[in-house]
Amino acid sequence: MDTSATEQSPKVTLLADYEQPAYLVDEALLQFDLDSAKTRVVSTLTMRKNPQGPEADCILDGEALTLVSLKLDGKKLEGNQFQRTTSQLLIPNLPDKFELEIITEIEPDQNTALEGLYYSGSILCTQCEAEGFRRITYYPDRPDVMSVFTVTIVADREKWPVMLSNGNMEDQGVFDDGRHWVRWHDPHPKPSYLFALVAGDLHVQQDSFTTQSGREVALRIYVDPENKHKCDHALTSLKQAMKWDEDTYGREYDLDVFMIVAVNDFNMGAMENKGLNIFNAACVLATPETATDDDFYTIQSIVAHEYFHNWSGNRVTCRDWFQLSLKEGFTVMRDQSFSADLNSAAVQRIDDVNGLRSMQFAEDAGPMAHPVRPDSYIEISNFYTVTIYEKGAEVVRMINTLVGDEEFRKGTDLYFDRHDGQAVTTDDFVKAIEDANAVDLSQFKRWYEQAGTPELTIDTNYDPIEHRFTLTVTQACPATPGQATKQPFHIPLAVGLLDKSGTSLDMQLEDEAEPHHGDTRILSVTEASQTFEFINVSSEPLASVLRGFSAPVKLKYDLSNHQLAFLMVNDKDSFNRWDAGQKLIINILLELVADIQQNNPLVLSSLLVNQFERILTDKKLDPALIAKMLTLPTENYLAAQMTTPDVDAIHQAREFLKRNIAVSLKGLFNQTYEKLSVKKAYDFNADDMAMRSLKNVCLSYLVASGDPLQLQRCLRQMKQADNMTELLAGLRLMVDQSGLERENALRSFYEQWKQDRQVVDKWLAVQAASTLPDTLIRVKGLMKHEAFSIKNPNNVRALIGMFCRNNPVHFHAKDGSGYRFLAEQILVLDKLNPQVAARMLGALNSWRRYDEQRQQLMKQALESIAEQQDLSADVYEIVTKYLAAE
Ligand code: B3K
Ligand code: ZN
Repeated sequence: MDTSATEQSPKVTLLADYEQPAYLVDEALLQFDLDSAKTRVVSTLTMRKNPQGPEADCILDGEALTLVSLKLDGKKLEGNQFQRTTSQLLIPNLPDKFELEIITEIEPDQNTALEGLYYSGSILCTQCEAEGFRRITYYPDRPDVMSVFTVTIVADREKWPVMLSNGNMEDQGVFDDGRHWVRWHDPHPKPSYLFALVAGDLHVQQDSFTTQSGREVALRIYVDPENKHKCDHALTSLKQAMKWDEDTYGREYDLDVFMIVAVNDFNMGAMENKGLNIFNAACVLATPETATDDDFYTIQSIVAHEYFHNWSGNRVTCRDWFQLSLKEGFTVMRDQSFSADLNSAAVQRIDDVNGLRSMQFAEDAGPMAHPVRPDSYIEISNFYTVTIYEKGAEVVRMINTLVGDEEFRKGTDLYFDRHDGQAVTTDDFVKAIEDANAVDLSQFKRWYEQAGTPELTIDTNYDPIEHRFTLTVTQACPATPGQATKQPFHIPLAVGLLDKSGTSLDMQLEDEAEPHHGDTRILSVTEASQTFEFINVSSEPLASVLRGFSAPVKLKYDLSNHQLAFLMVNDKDSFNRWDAGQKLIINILLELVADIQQNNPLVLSSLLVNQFERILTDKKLDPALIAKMLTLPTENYLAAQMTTPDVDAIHQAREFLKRNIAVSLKGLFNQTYEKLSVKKAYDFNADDMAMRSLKNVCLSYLVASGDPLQLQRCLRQMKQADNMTELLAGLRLMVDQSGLERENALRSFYEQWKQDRQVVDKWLAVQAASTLPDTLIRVKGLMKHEAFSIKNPNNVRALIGMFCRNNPVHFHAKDGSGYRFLAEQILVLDKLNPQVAARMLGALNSWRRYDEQRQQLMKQALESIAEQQDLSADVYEIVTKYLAAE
């Protein structure tokens, strides 16, 4: 019976409905016959009834498959012996143990969704997480079914000389007809989402790594031959990650070979398939000439992230997709601490928190807010979010903070030992930490269950007679969809007390015999309102709270601009120094916004200029930190601080402040820029990166000063640069200046780099972010340029994504043109690639926060999408949640 024609409305999956699988797969033998248009897949599954599972029929998932034949224990099954829908194959009346042979055909060249098996240029590759494997063959495509895979690939030898899959290569051979074959075996049981296959004419860059127990592992990066000079940085990063995971978590690699393949068409950054990571080319390929410091940095962390998944994700995987943060939160936390160890820890923390506050806080305050462990979804692809990843990482980091470093390591050792080869839950993770250390994290687990960003209010009082300092912490968490009220969270609050000279004071709580020496201590906040009494405090202190951003919360702590300015230069905690500076700048900018709205004259804050001068001349401060401290918050972040964002006033206020700081401190910016302009070959290391970032910040102020000569300096930097960091910094500044020089700079940049996709994406992105008035027209023009294809996710993100997310003035244009543009593109994209389409919708996440007129326009854009027939589940889920009543 074939019911594939029946229409399905998007189904909601609930955590509460979880059931163990009815059948398990012990072994999966897959044979792929690759052909240009059609690929034949023969899957032989050794299956058995799950003794712990429910009494139910065997259901295999499958989408967009042509079923050629089905055999049970060698006998062909007729059409009346199974049932088929558009997404499942149901086989009733099965014995306890059996073998299924399923032959299907798929059409990778028709696959524009980039899920399952697809072409990226001439490379055939796969993406199976979360539910892509069902587009390759019928299978119980859920992470709690773990099987041992053996994969044979047969294909034309000329066209596909390289054929890869997971695990170790076992055997290979050639046929007389010009085809060849290879067999890969992965001894580690894995869920289908970690399956991978790659075939193409690829160059391989090799290296090796000797593990702590002395095993030699071959490292291979496969790339299009034209990119063979771009692999070194990724290989170095991989070796650093392998070593770090041994040293820090005691985790060793477990196969003879570790492979990375770079492809141009990829829906996200990279994928941790067992032994065969597949990467978006932009997240792996780099040379100093083509990649910026930020690219080098990101590549190092993504290579590490995917590598770390080998343990946190692959050896121990997720029971179901509600547990996604089990692997993603933990692995992000691991890659963040890797990057902190290898580079500047302070800068790493600032960047992580900046990202969290600007993206995750917005998500947590919007219509898609969900807990780190969600309890329902329509389309799981929509839940690869900043909440699952970045907030999930903060949650694991807080566990580490609460129990301590050694204790945390004991806990992760127990977790990996106890659950090796299993598919488990976030509860299992927490339980392992608890059991290893005899701690109680039951209240802490609310961080996994409750959505929304808690708000902490801090009140302090000093009694000069009793020498007592009182710190009262009150917590509240706003309602989120489906969660009207919240229970108090268990929050680690890192605090320090400073006296008037900026010296740290000892901290002794009322019931303690001894004072706590040292700059910072962790208070454990568990109540809705809680008071901490510090005794023997000799003089009135200023409390520096939430040091290192010890919890993902919003802080309401009324400090005057002078107190912020004091912390900005005196705090012992680098993160809080930066944060105090940002809060001071935000206060000043919001006052300027109010002045603009009331037509008051704008005045520059001399307090801020003085502090900037002190920072810029502080010889002891890391230049990377100076650069961060002198960087003004983004317009988007400022918008998030206002009840009703005023995009134009924010832009104007920020420009005013920047220009006036630049004019006041021009000499100093000039001097610092010149001092940092030492000719030196590019090297990727924390010190050199710090110098380049400060140099570029100085240049951006110099250009902002409005002095036309500074544009010449910008052009000179572009001309002299031997690396993309300095070249792109120059180009970014040029694109906001109308005139011939701008057009020439853009033209010659493109001419020089048009063969290089990674660089061309930067060229698209800088133009999309331009503040010049005709930017949308230009973006539309660029969509017709030879450099752009709507089928390529990197192009889409660089041009459309950049315009909609990082060009607030034009995206939020009062006439609604930005919103209409986005809606049109989403409808086109949804037919091609639903995941990318759904991602683009994120630009409208905060639509209800804007003024009445803009809200109406954004609503119209959302409705124009919602009213389309045949929307993908991806876009359907987001658009309906955005439009749902508040
Ligand atoms: N696990 C993948 C993400 C898969 C996304 C699927 N829509 C990459 C990562 O987080 O490492
Ligand atoms: Zn990941």
